[in-house]
Amino acid sequence: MQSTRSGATGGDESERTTSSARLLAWVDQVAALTQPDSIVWCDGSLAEHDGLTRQLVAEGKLIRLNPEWRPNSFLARTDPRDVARVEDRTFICSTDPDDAGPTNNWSEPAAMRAELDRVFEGSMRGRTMYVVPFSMGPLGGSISQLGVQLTDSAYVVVSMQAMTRMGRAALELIEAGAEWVPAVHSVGMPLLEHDGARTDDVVWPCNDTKYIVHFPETREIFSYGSGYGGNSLLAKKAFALRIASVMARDEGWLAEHMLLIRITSPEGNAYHVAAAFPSACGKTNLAMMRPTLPGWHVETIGDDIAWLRPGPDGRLWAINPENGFFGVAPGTGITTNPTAVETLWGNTIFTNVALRDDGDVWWEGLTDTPPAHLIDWRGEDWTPESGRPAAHPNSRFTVAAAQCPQIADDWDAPEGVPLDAIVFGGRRATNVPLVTQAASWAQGVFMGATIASEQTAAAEGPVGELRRDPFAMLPFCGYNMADYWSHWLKMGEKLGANAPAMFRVNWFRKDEDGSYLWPGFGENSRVLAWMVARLEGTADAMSTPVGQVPVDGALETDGLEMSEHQLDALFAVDPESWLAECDLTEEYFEQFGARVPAALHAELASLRYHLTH
Ligand code: TSX
Ligand code: MN
Repeated sequence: MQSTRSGATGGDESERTTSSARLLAWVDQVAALTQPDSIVWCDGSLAEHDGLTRQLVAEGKLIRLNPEWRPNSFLARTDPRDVARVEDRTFICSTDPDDAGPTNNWSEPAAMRAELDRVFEGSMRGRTMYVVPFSMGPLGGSISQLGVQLTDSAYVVVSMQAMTRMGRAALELIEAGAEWVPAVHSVGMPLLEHDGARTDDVVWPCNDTKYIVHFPETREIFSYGSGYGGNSLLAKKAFALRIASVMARDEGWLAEHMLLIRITSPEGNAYHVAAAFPSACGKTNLAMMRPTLPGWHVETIGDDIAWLRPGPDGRLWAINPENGFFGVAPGTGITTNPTAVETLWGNTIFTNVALRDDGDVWWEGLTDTPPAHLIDWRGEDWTPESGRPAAHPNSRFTVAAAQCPQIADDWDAPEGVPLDAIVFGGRRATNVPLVTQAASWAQGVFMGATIASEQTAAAEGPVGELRRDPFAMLPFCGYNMADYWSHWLKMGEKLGANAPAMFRVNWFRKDEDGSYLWPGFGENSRVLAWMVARLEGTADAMSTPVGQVPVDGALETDGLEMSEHQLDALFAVDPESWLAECDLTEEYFEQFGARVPAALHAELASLRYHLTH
């Protein structure tokens, strides 16, 4: 299959190929296997976006929203069996299973390659294969990386336009000789049978068999059977976290599941903070937070992924490698996250949210009162009496980051921003104080390695059960989690005195009655302000066995209606329950055997000592 054209529909139909021999050979090889009808080289232009969205609307795969309320915006409804990432179908295919580790699914590389050859054979018959070159991070930036995704989904192409720097400029860097990561994606529903009979397409093609496969040693990605963004936008979790974490281990940097913000004090001092939280902790809300403390400002740089690399000055520099937000819609509302709501004014692809009668969208939590009638995410009539959610709990918005009203001016600076603090968080009703500072890098790594969250939805396991999610990287680390901890420790040694400060936060502590002790949201600026004061050396901290907490009066609580008792409860450290947690941590570490770095065993021993002395 040599015939290639650029411009998806209606645009420039001229032949297009590439001077990159490796790219051309790979495209030909994948086309020979998957047998698409045609190949389109994507250029990332507005015309291409227009042509593809028009085509998707004509095919019934996107619904154009009322442009009066939501210009150039669309709704996609997935197959109900294709609504989330498939962790049990996600594989790390290293040569040695111990390099994938006990928290990843492993499959022997040659056997997996044979299986992929089997499922991808003819998988694009009757469809178009799009060649999607992209940059993660600003084009040509010192921390950026390139990739190319092949996909038979036009929905993926238009989503990649929002989520990455996609198109001609990325291809030109590849043609100039830059390294790039190949990623192959098929929804797994060919439109031509082997006997040549044509089958009708469906609104959301996918396959019951799914594979999300990574070869960390050769830095390759394959995704089969799903069109859902978390499985199909391979630049994001598959590349920017799983493959990039391996590249980072080998090259001395960090690929992290972290938001990235700049916080500026009333005096005008600016600091950069990266923060890792498990899902359902409001990461995007913190990334777009509006401080309640007068004179403080937060600017958004990223809401999901940060790449951190030591710079020429010896400090840690950070970029958001993404170009957009692929955020959970439910719970994103005018009170919880007005900035996100404003970001979504137009040019947004919504997936599995509800459709209003006036052609706009709605989801649980957008407004306090639901509309009287909706079409739900499955396309069925819905009223507030229906007794089921109108939007799928994992419904999403896909939008360019540049549309965020508080995006930092220099959010796409090629060299990134110098990092001042790293924050770890989790959803904990008990035990974990509102904020603690690590006294050392090793204690900070221990805090990251022991992140846990209580489950909020029955789908994730027993509600209230502690789910461990070290560095919020459990499903995203492309190698052995214990080796990843060692890599973090090594990075700390390298950074020395230039290392960012480390903190742990918990917005979710509850009192005996089950009420949240901390107001959260914009009031979290009080916690950030204490961190800044620690960086500036103007606030004191008090040692506890679990880290350093603010001394009395150091955390600004003026204007909060909090009693002394509530404040004490927010910071209480109960040795007995912490010792029980230490036992769980020891058990958790045991599964990694001898690969657990000695420094983490030492941190655990030190914690137990301080809890009992
Ligand atoms: O995102 C959240 N943040 C971070 C905001 C910057 N959420 C939502 C989590 C679900 C995705 C929070 N929920 C936060 C928080 O800080 N805190 C809480 C818990 C909470 C919920 C409601 C209230 C107080 C705390 N108060 C009232 O509803 C009035
Ligand atoms: Mn995420």
